[in-house]
Amino acid sequence: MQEQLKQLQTEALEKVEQAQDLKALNDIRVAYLGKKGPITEVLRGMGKLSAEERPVMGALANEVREAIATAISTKQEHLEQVAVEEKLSKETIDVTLPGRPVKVGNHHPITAVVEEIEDLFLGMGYQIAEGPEVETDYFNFEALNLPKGHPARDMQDSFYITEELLLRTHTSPVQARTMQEHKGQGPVKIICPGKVYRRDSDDATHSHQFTQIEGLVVDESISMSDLKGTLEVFAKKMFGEEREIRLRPSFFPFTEPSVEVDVSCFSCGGKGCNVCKKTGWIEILGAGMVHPNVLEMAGFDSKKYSGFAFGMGPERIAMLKYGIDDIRHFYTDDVRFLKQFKRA
Ligand code: FA5
Repeated sequence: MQEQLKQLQTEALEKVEQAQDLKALNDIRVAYLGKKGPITEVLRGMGKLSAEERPVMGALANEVREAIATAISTKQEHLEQVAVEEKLSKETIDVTLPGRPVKVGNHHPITAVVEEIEDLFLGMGYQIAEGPEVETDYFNFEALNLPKGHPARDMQDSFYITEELLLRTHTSPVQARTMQEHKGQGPVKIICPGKVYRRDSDDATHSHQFTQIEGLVVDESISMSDLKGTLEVFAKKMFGEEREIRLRPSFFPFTEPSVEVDVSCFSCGGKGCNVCKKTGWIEILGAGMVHPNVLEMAGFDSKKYSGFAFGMGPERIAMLKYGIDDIRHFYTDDVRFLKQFKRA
C-alpha cells in the first residue's frame, strides 16, 4: 500500500509538471484528489490494516495528498501569471496615437449676445435685476403709466392668464419692481435681461416669445445727455468704434420724452444699402426719460429724482450683428446654424 501511494504521488506530480493550461490542471485535481480518486480508494482499504500500520499509512496518505495539492496550486499560480502576461503582450496600448477630438458645444447666439451686453453694462457699474415672466397687470402696465383701458396697451398684444395676470410683454415691469424696492432712495442703475411674450404673428422679424434687455438709471439730475452718452458707448462697443447714433422722437407711455435710437449702418457706413433700407441708419432700441408718474408711483420724488430707461431686443441686435435674415433661425435648433457661432 505504501508503494502504491508513492507511485501515485510520482505519477500525479509528473502530470502536474506537464499540464499546459488551467483546465488540464483542474482535471488532475479531480482525478487524484477527488472523492472517486485513487488516494480516497487507498484510504478506504485501511480497514484491512493492523492497528499499528493504520496511523502510519494514514499519515503517509495525508503527506501524498498535501504534496499533490501544493504542486497543483503552485502550478496554477504559474499558469495564471503566464496567462496575464500573454494577455498584456497582446493588448499593448499605443500611447503615441492621437486622441479622439472632444466635441465642445457653443453658446446659443442669443445667450452670447445677452452676455456680451450684460458684460458691457456691468463694466459701466450697472447691476443685473430680474423679475417674473408671469406678471401682474399692475407691474406690466399700470405702474408704467398705462392704466386699464389706455389705448397704448394695444401696442403690446398680450397673453392673459387671468384678468390680473399675464405673460409679461416687456422687461419694463422689472424697472417698476426695482424702483419700488429702493423705497424712494437713489441711485438705481440696473439692466434686466429676460424672456417676454406677445401675441405677435411669427414672421422673419417677429416672434411670439423673444428676449429683451431693459436699462434703468435713476438719480438726482440725470439728463437726456446721460442717456445719449450711455447709448453711444453701447453702440460703439457692440457694432464698432466708428458707429454713431441718432435719436428720433417717439412715444412710450412710461417715458417722456421718448425716442427711438438708430445706429449708423455698419454694412455701408451710412451711405445707404439693403441692410439699412437705403437710409444709412438702423433702428436698435426704444428709450426715454422716465415719466414723472412712473417715478411717483414707485415711491420716488420726481422733483428730486430723474432717470432714463431703454429697452432693446437681443434677437434683432444679433440679426443685425451677424447678418441673420430670419428670427425663426434662433428657435429651430438647427445645429448647422448654431455651429456657426463658435466660442471666442
Ligand atoms: C418696449 O417693449 C419698451 N418696453 C422698450 C422701452 C423700455 C422703451 C424703456 C423706453 C424705455 P418695443 O415694443 O419697441 O418697446 O420693444 C423693444 C424691442 O423689442 C424692439 O426694439 C425689438 O427689438 C424687440 N421686439 C419687439 N417685438 C418683437 C417681436 N415680436 N419679436 C422680436 N423682437 C421684438
